[in-house]
Amino acid sequence: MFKDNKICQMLGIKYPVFQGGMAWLGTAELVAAVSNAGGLGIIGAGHMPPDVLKAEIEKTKALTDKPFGVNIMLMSPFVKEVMQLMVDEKIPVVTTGAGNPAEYIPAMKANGTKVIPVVASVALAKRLVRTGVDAVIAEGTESGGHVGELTTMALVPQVVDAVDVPVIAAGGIGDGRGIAAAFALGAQAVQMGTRFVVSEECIAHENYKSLVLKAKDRSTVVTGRSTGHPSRCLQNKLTRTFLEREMAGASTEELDKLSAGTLRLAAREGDVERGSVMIGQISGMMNEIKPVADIMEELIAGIGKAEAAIGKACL
Ligand code: TUI
Repeated sequence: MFKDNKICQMLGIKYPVFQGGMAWLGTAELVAAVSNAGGLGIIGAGHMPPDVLKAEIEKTKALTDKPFGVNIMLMSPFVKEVMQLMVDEKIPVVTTGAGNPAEYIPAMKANGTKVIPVVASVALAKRLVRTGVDAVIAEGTESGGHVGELTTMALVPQVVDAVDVPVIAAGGIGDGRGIAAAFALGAQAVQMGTRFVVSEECIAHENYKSLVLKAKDRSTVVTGRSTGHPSRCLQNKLTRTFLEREMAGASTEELDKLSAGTLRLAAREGDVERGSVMIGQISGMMNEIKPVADIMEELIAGIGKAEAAIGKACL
């Protein structure tokens, strides 16, 4: 299986499954577990200063000898230093999110790093492919955290048609059916965040995981559309306050202040009322915490079941 898969070949991984690089959640424990299970674990650098990220990389290397990646959040105040760290550490795979990474690409390419940006539009995908990126992650608005406007269903095939590099589909994918659907749209791989948050290895606070397990299909909302930083999270006291202030025309400054530090508060301290519980729309389907190895096995088995369902529907 996946012998000829372009992403598996390019990155030397067994299964074409990336774990989304989630800030405060995608730490060495989860990353190593996903890579050891045959996927690509990705450290979520978020707002980490370079020395903290370096320690996380060392910890990951101690837990796995398989390939893993680092996700750089382009809104980080440390983005320049962290990009330099990627070069110094010769990180094999770097994904980027929440912006345009064009200026950093030449240095990483020259170093042999595979650069795989997240895109939320065809225009950015085309522009970045011209700068030499190795693949793109087309992420739909079903995702958790920072989101674009288009759905995965609409975005993925349009990006596939527009570029000549492999496409990884992300947003709203939570099981084998979702993976099969992504392949049907022309993607070569998938990236999943939500499914791996409710794993035993994810260090998210138990309150965070419990709330995700309780989520229904309509439990998430998008805050911050007016600030240019739209973010999908579970509805709670914070989102109610935020949306109320946003509707009342509060300034970007006030709103940014309201959300500062709230992801850490929910993910690490377990304050899931005042903190930001970033998670995707597929959280409504999550009902069990499992070890990553079991999740991966189930995902791969689920692709075959979905294929059979396609066959049956077409009889
Ligand atoms: O980046 C993400 N997900 C995120 S970022 C984030 S922010 C954060 N907050 C607190 C602590 C740490 C981190 C939370 N979740 N996903 C990738 C993604 N990128 N989704 C959408 C985009 C995107 C959107 C517009 C990428 C590029 C883009 O265009 C920018 C341009 O300049 O054209």
